[in-house]
Amino acid sequence: MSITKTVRGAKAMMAAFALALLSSQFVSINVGAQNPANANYDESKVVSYTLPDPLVAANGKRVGNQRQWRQRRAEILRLFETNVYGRTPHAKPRISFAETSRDAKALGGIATRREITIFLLGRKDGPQMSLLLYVPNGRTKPAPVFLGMNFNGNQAISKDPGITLSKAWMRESKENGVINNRATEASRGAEARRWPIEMIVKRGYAVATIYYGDLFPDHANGLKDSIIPHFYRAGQAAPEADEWNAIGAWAWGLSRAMDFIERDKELDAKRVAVWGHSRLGKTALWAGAQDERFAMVISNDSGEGGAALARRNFGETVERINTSFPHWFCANFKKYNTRVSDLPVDQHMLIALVAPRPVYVASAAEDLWADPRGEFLSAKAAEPVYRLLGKDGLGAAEMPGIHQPITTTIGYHIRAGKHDVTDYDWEQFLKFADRHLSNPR
Ligand code: GTR
Repeated sequence: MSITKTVRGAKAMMAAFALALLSSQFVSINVGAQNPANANYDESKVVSYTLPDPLVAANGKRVGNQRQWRQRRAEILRLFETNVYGRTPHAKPRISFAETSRDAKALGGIATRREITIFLLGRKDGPQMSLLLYVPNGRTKPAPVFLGMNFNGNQAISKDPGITLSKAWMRESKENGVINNRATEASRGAEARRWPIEMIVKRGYAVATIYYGDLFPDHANGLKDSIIPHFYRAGQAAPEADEWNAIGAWAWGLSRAMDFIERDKELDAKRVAVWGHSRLGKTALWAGAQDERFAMVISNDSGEGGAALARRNFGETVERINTSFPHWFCANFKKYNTRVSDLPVDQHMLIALVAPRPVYVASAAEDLWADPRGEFLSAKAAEPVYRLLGKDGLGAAEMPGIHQPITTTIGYHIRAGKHDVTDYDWEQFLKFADRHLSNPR
């Protein structure tokens, strides 16, 4: 070997070493960050995969009718519990509640604003969550509802000074008015742009929301302050590998809100759309999958662990999400970090659990981390279940272009822009609800 070659080789080796060092540094710096540079955003690098068939039971038999689907549905639900989100306690406590405020002239008189404290175990000295409602005035019938969780406390969804400031733990954020992990006056309206309450109310829908941190503070050590320990068996100190975690707790909270809605005369429990953005979109899907009282489910930019197919290595991956957010999914899910193809489910089966109820999946073109195409393909792959149940599925063979919403029983759109909830998204959700929720079931 000539000297030049050796030098060149050594140089190349050093460069490779420096690069490796740099990238390993990068990885450690980016733990928990949203967009690690090593994520795949190249469609040609998506490995080929085979999705589990929602219509083939574990015993290999084809599911050919509604009765068989009910059995298969229970099986799929169990697979998601065991391997992804964890099992929620099956015994449902009977909630009790108290209306703590009411203003019949909210939003310039178009709505009644109500605040309800829900005692989750029925006891006033037990854990509680705070439900905020805007119910349209001048109705002749109970109002259909958009129910969703918020990220920054109920006061963050509107500047309305009548909303009680949340006292719960919140992620520190000067921008959102959260100081020393508590909401301040400056937090009012921090996420209002994602909640066009007037627009929703004017269309005849009530808005219902809960702060997700009331159920599980969203950080790696949030478990001890969550609802979960209240359900430990005698001597239990931590959830089992197949038991619930944050997403399970949040979804459980949505079902407790539904318990309240069922008992309230102003709201129509048969017409409740459960919706959520991002991690709360994952939560809405999981809530809607488990709790068939929800008449409609809307996932906005829910991505990995939500609407997006887990098997597609595009944007966020199973390993990534379990590393950044170890408290979201059950411990068993981590077993699939590096062998996603062994998962007995994929996310199209989560969407299929909503069938035959309408489900809407919304993506954003610049939200590659959430894998818009993976969200579409997942919605599409849920279709055979909808068809088996006599519904129309998703009215497009190919992914539609930007701003071409599909409003069949499985709805879908991709809009321009970033990871967020915009008025454009809401306009589509409202049209979808007008179309599919107008008649009580
Ligand atoms: C990200 C996470 C996503 C999504 C998002 C959010 O950091 O990687 O899965 O859930 O947070 O909830 O805003």
